[in-house]
Amino acid sequence: MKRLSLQTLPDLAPQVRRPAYDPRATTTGIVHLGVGAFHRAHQAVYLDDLLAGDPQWAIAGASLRRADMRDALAAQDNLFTVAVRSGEGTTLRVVGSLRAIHVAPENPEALLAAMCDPAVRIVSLTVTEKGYCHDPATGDLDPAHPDIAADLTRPRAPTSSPGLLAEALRRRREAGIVPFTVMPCDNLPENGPTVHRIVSQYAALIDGGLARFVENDVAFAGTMVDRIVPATSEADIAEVSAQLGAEDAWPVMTEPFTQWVIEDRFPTGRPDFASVGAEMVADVEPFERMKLRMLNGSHSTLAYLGYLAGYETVSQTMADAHFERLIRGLMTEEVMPTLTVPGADLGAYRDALIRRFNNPALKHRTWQIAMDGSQKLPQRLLGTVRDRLAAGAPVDRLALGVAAWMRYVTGTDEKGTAIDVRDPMADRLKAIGAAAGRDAPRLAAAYLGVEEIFGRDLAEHQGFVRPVTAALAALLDRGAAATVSDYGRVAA
Ligand code: CS2
Repeated sequence: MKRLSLQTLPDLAPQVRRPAYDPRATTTGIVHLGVGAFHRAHQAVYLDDLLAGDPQWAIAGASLRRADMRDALAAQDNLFTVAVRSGEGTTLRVVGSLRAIHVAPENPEALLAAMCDPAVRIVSLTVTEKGYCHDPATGDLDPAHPDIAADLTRPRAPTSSPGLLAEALRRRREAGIVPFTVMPCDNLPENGPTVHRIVSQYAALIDGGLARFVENDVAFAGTMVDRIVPATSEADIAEVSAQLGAEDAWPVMTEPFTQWVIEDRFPTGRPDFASVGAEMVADVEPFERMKLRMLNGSHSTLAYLGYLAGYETVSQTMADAHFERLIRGLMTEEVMPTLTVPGADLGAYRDALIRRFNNPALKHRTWQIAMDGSQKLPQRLLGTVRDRLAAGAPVDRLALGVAAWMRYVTGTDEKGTAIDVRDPMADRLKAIGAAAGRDAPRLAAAYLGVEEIFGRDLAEHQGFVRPVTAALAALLDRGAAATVSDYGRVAA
């Protein structure tokens, strides 16, 4: 079978949508750090629509760790397929907005040169929560993070995202080139101000003048991004290639839904994002909070409980009526009362999320969402917990989600089999579990003592400690399936 490429575009199966422009005739206006599946199924698609009318906003991507994405896409002119899956079938679209991929550890100079191109007005990021090298509970840079410590020894050749942003901004300033706008697209709370603070704090460790410049003269545009994009499997690659009529080494799989809310702060220029469906707002925070608490909070709860109950995917978990009832109750009773979002119909938003989680064509593994919980819990569940506690309101279902995370990170499932826990704190979390044993009050107290996740307040608040301990006891004694059916009954 022929490989997907600019040359073979005309030979693809007729129903496949292709770029409505010549990718060779575009120029780069955006550098994107972290060209993973999410970026390719989200931002790159919006830009693919945009390039048809305005060719100056193609993307130069960068991988901050591995070369595998560059290697896979280089042989296909950086074209790739976005496969949209639902109960009605799969539709394919080839995207042409990604024009290059740099691999930071191989050649940081080439990436920095791209970031310093005067035509580049935006540097966007999807580097996952842990890619910002910060303390998840406080949102401040972690100066002891190994990547930050390494960059501080050679700040002119950095590899971390704060290090790359600061060095590129320093070089632009030195050369008299206007700064780019930084546009973080990760699921962090207040991602604009948070990343602004992290990069300023990093710069302050190098040079006070640079720190003041980052603080005062560089714009950070916060965003809320939403599209469910499970990791691509070998079976997906074979299926997409067959349907495409050409071999694509790394397509991305996603759902029909997509949303992008962007804070309109681009003093040095931006494309007309609104013309391709993004929502431009003055303040993105209420939208971010809604999405993190409703979607991602439910997702993490489903991931830990679903995994422990033996379900492989989110849609399998949701097919269990007790789980669906729990998640509906979580959103309605415990999350929605904490939200005020201008113009949003929260009930309709919740119902749409439940439909999306039920999409049977999307094989979104509970194990994948369970990754990096130490970086995710604060913004997904714990902010909601704090607001509820302050209002004197119960947090039982939120506490069950947190207890399921604790049960999961002990590293052994309900059958006694090891869990492959992926988390920057995995070793420490496992050791905490081993030391505390299966006594629920001890185990809960030990995990609640991890200050980088829970801060200091939650470990001392009986309104939280009590329901977490009760939920953990139920999970240890009766298992996840039985526990969820009990909580589901309460919700009904
Ligand atoms: C998921 C998200 O993996 C995860 O933690 O909760 O990637 C989720 O699918 C996206 O945020 C949806 O927009």
